[in-house]
Amino acid sequence: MTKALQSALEKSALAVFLAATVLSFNRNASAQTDYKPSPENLQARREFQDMKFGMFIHWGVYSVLGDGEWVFHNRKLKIDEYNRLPMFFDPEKFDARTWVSLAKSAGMKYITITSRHHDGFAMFDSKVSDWNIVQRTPYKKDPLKMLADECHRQGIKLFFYYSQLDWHNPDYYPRGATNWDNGRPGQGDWNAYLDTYMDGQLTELLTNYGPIGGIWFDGMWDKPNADWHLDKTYALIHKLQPAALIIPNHHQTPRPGEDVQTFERDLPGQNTAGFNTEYVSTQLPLESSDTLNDNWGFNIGDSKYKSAAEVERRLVRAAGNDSNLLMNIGPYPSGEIDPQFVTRLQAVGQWMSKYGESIYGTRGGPIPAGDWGVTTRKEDKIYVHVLNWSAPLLALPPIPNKVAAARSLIDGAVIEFTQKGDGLILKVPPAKNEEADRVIVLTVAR
Ligand code: H79
Repeated sequence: MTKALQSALEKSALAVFLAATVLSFNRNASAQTDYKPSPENLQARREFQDMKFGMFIHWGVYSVLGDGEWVFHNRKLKIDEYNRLPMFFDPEKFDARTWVSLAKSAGMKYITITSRHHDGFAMFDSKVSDWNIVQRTPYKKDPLKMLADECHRQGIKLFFYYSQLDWHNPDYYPRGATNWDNGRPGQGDWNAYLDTYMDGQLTELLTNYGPIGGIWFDGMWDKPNADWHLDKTYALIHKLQPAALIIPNHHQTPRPGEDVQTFERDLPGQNTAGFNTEYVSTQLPLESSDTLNDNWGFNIGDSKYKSAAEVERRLVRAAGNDSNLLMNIGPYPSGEIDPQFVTRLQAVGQWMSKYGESIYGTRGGPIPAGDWGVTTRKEDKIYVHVLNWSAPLLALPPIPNKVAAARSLIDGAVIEFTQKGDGLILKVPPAKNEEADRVIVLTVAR
């Protein structure tokens, strides 16, 4: 399908009908089929796109074992064994101000934190069950409350990651692809799990923490053909906080009721991870998530940190693909953040203080992304991000607008260019040592 056709289809009511027909084997397709995002929601989507850079945080009782957030499943632990973990989770060095300040100093505009991961353990004060940080750990406090208050103070948007998959609750039944025998009874009440447990916790998250950015769902892929009551849950979220965005990491084509399309460890449509969809929405804001080392949750054996320059290039590639970048860190169980994360994030922040103009508030530019680099645009500016090009001349496809001026972002130096019907040729300055990106700002006539 051509982009223009796809766009026209998506705009029409017909698209909803078609999507529902194509997906009719799956009852989830009925989720908020008549969903019309509220004006607050549409505004929140634009603000989301403007933010461009967020901090993902994976932190839970699994962090104690220093073996990633899947340790319960990977070691095939029994419920009784895993139940011991919260007794050792006492993050006395957790300081919300330090975390939020770190995100800020990295140039990040939002934080998405695990309110509960697949172990089902609520990292917040939940009345729905006692499987939570306040009732099961010596810490006894609600770090999400402290984080939410601090985010509001510092002007950072807070999103809650919420795992729909649950390895702990017996009512997550029948079980899904990641099932193992961990001692749960061979029966359970699926409807109660969704309508009482999950919607109950979501109500808490959307009621007790002030205005939040939205809910980042994960784990639906464990039972792709189950009825997840999505229509009910999505309607609940939009009712409690109309501006809150629903960001589902189900690796599928977006469904009605969803507000952002997110791509795990991937740029939109590239499916390098192997489990993402190649379909890219032309209507929804896009997001790409990745890890700063090789793990989501703290892993004591992981020292494969990406360099600051790599993170910067990922961020630029995401922006050029009209997408945000959500970059993950896994704090220690103590609440401290490894200095390896801190130094890199601060370096990225330094870089963003110089290059941010070409990223924040932009949308994907008019020239298709290539190995050489990407473009972003904002008002009468097109930012040409030269990421991988060693020759002095860069020939690009034609753009519809007349270029009035071209300057190097970093020093304002005038850039020579030739614009003809068959393309645009730029004389790019030589790359300086370890320069992640060379940005040429084109001022175009509108
Ligand atoms: O929270 C982080 C990870 O713990 C979680 N999502 C990120 C943000 C995650 N879990 N699994 N994955 C990421 C990889 C997905 C693997 C899958 Fe499958 C392959 C899902 C579907 C096919 C494994 C095999 C699970 C079901 C079948």
